[in-house]
Amino acid sequence: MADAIRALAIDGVEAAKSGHPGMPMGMADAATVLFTRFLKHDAADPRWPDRDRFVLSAGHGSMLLYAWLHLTGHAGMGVEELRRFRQLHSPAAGHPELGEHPGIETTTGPLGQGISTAVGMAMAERHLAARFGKSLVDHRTWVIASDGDLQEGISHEAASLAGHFSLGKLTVLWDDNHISIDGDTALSTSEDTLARFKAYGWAVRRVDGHDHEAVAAALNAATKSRKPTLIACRTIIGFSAPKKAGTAGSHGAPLGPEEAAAAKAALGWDAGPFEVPADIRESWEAAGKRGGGTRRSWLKRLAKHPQRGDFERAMAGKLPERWDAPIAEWKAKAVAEKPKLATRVASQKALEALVPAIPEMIGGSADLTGSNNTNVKGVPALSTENWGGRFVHWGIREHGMAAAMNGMALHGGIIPYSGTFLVFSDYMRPSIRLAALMRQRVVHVLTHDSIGLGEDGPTHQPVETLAALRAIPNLHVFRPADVIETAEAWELAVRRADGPSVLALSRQNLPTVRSDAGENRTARGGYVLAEPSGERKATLIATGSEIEIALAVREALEQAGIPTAVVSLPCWELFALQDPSYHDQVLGSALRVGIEAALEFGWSRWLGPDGIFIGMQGFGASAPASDLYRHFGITADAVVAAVKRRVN
Ligand SMILES: Cc1ncc(C[n+]2csc(CCOP(=O)(O)OP(=O)(O)O)c2C)c(N)n1
Ligand SMILES: [Mg+2]
Repeated sequence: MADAIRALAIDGVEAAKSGHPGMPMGMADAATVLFTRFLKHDAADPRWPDRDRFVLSAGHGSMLLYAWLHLTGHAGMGVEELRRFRQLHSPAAGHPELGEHPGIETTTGPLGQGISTAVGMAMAERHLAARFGKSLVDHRTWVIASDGDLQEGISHEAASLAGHFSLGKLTVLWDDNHISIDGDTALSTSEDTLARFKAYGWAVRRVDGHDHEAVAAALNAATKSRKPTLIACRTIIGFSAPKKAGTAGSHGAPLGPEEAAAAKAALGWDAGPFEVPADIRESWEAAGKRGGGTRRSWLKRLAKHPQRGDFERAMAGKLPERWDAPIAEWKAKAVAEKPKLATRVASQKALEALVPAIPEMIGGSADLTGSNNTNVKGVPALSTENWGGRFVHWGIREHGMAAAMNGMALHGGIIPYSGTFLVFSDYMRPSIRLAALMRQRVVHVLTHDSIGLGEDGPTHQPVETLAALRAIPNLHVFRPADVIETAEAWELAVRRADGPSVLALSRQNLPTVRSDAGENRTARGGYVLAEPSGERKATLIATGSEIEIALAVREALEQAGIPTAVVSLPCWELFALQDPSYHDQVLGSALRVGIEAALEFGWSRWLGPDGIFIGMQGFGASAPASDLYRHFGITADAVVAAVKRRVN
């Protein structure tokens, strides 16, 4: 059965003329033991909610995953799909991609992301088991990880979290083949990896990865462990290829016809390309049905379960009825009272309305809870003592946090949101990018969003960060101006089921600029916040904390006889989706002036070639915020002068 995986991996890569045969050939034995004897799965319904999750963290070995899906009889991964490995519109893409086939749990490929995502899946399982009980939620998370996965820093953060949270139902099979692209891993690694994981609080084992019974014994022990388990499977990359086995040569290129034939001969495999002998196919198909009975009994339990409705709703990603009533109430109150609040505090107020109404929301912060304002009073921490808790103290592990949040969202039943400083989103960018690619509902609260944070200085002051986030496709970047826009951004982020959102929020207090809270105006991404008194001579376009400046500029210009509009542009991505006629109506044909305490990069999109941009030119500095705004020329006076030079 393992040789069937090897043969298909060889054939797939030969047909594509590219790909990675070595890893599937090396891990075929261990994977076969996992798939046929341990993984709780039913090929008839690969999305069954209480299935075990399997994550191929070493995504380059994707043929291993496709071969398993194919051999176990999953619909949508027939021999035609395997023949089209790595071709346009094939579900068998170069690396596993979420959405290409229902049996693919997550996109993997950037090493380290898969194992870290799996940590979040295992956390989600614990939390939902506490919420709905073991009769509905009781499954394991299995990972195959490579040397590269364990070298990447993100996996160190995630493994530390897994140890801290004693994720006993998480098991990682490490493809300990001593080979990476450059050659022997000894070129770059000399640590004792098992000792490292042991120190994190993991159970660790070492086995011959080609010895089925040894692997089975280790997996069996893992199922009994109260700690997460790392099993170092000593394997030979490219196993059975006479010349390339054990070498980096089998990692990422076709074996070539001769070596491929020789490898199959060494296995005694005489079936043609993509062919699998009937008896082996039958055994695999039986393995694909192993979980059928378990799934059917689970369905019966679900049918009678008192929380059935809530469970199905949460897993489907649907929000509870009337989830938005408390936040509507809060907006009405805020519009009446017009508080002067930092948008990070406005965000906390929004969360106070949302979190009690939406049990799926699980918050957190990378050790900046008091600064990010992401917790809600009375919401307990999620911990080994209280899995039902809804706030995660992620520690100072931004990257691990963002990946684990992806895993929570992918697991289903959870809407994760986090907090850190905007500038540190760079530490989680690869995971944010994957959330966007995978269309997952993950929300990041990113506070301290400009030089407005003041004295902490340029290391903490984002200048290029907004542009960098706006460059990620399918990510909604909100930079709300006041308490109302912040509540609106939160509504949109929570409602958005097909992608991640980030909220860039101020440290400093900001006035309430909106006098209406009925319609969610942030939903169109941008809108005219203040109309000109006569025919428009200038349009000031700003976001977040610079709206206050724009409104002051408008006052001065109006007094000088220059009718001026102020456009609030809290979400560029949503604005871009509007009709061109709406763009014209909002942005107008008068002089356009962009104001944002960040770099200009990207602003020409809204300002056109003739617009003026007032913002940062480079890094910030350490000083009180008001001094910095003056020093860098982001003031109402500077904008007024710039406009007057161009108008009249
Ligand atoms: C973050 C990241 N950096 C680099 C790569 C490119 N890459 C793909 S596989 C690999 C390392 C291969 O070694 P290993 O992880 O041990 O896999 P094996 O060759 O044993 O299958 C690298 C550097 C990547 N996929 N992700
Ligand atoms: Mg390796």
